Amino acid sequence: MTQHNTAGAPGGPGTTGAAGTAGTLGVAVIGTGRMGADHVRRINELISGARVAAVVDIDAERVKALAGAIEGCAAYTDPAAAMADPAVDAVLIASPGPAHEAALLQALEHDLPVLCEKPLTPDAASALRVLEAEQRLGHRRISVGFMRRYDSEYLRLKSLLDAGGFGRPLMLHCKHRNMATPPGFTNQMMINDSVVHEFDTTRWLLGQEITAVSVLRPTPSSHAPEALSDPQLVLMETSGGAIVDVEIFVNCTFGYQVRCEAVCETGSARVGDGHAMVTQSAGRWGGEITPGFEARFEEAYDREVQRWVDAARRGEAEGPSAWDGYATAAACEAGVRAQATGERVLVEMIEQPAFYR
Ligand code: ISE
Repeated sequence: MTQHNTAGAPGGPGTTGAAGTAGTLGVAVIGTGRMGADHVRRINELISGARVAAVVDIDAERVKALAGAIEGCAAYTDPAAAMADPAVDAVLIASPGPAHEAALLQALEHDLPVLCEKPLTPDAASALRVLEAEQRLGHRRISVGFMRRYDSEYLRLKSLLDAGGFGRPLMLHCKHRNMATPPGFTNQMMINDSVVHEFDTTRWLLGQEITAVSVLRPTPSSHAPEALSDPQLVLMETSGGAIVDVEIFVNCTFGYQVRCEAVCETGSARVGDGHAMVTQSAGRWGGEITPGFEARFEEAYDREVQRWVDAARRGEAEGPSAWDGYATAAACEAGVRAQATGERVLVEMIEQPAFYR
C-alpha cells in the first residue's frame, strides 16, 4: 500500500535528494510501534533540519493515520518502496529486531544514512552480513541507537573514567529495571532487547570487549509472566580483566531504573539514581521514579537523533557503528546461550576490520 500526500510538503522543492547538502533531510521511519511513534513525534516536533517524509509499518491503518497527521508524509507498508521514494533521504529503523537485517541491506543498496534502533540484528551472523555490506559500499552509513551514549549522566561517567583520576575501573555494578513487560516478551529478549544496552555501555565506558558471559537465575518474582525467569543476574568478563554484573528485572512493578556504578582503584562513581528533585514533606523525603525509557532517556534520544540528522546532512555517520552493533550481537548470543545452559559462555567475534577502527 502506498498513500502519498504531496500537498505542501515542507521539504517540497527545497528538499535535496541526498544527505550531505544543506536541505531538509526527509526521513522514513520504519516501524511505528512504541519507539518508532516516539521518533516520529520527535522528528516532527523537535528536530531541526529534518522532517518525516514517510512512515512504514505492516499495519496499513496505523501508518495511514500517522501520515495523515503530518504534512507531506507518505504511508507505506513496504520498507523498500519507502526507500525508493525520492523524498526519502535517510532511514530510521524502529521495527522489531528480526526485521532489521533486510531493511539495513536495502538502505545500504540505496546508499541512505540509517539510524537503526538496537539491536542491530538479533544474532552475530546477520550482523556480520550487514558489516560486510557496509564495507562493500565503502563508507559508513549505519548508526546504531544506543541512546545511553547520549545521556548526560553516562557522558559524565565516561569522561571521569577516561580522565583516569580514580585509577583503573575494576568492576561495574549495573541495575536495569522495567515496570512490566509487554505480552510475548521472552527470556531471550531480556538479553537481546534489554541487557544489550549494558553490553554496549560496558564496551563504550571501558573501551574493552566482552569476552565471556554467565547468567544466574533466582526463583522468579511472583509478578513475572509465566514464561519469564525474572529477575536474572548477568555477569560479564572483559578483555581488560574487569567484571560487570547486571541485575535485569523487567517486571519490577515500581518504575524504570537504569543505574551503573563504576568501582575503580581509588574511587567509585554512580549514575542513574534519579535524584533530579528530592521532596521533603510530612516527615518524609522522596522523589519520583520515571515510568519508562522514553521519559528516563528523553534528552538522550533527542540528542541522538539531532546528532544523527546533523551528521547525515553533512554526508557523515555519527555515534555507535555497525561494528558496535555486531560486537553487542556477539555478546548477546553468548548471553542467550549462558542463560539457556547455565554455563559460562565465551564470546566469539571476528577481529575488528580496519574500516571500523
Ligand atoms: C527496550 O526495548 C529498551 O530499549 C529499553 O531501554 C529497555 O530498558 C527495555 O528493557 C527494552 O525492552
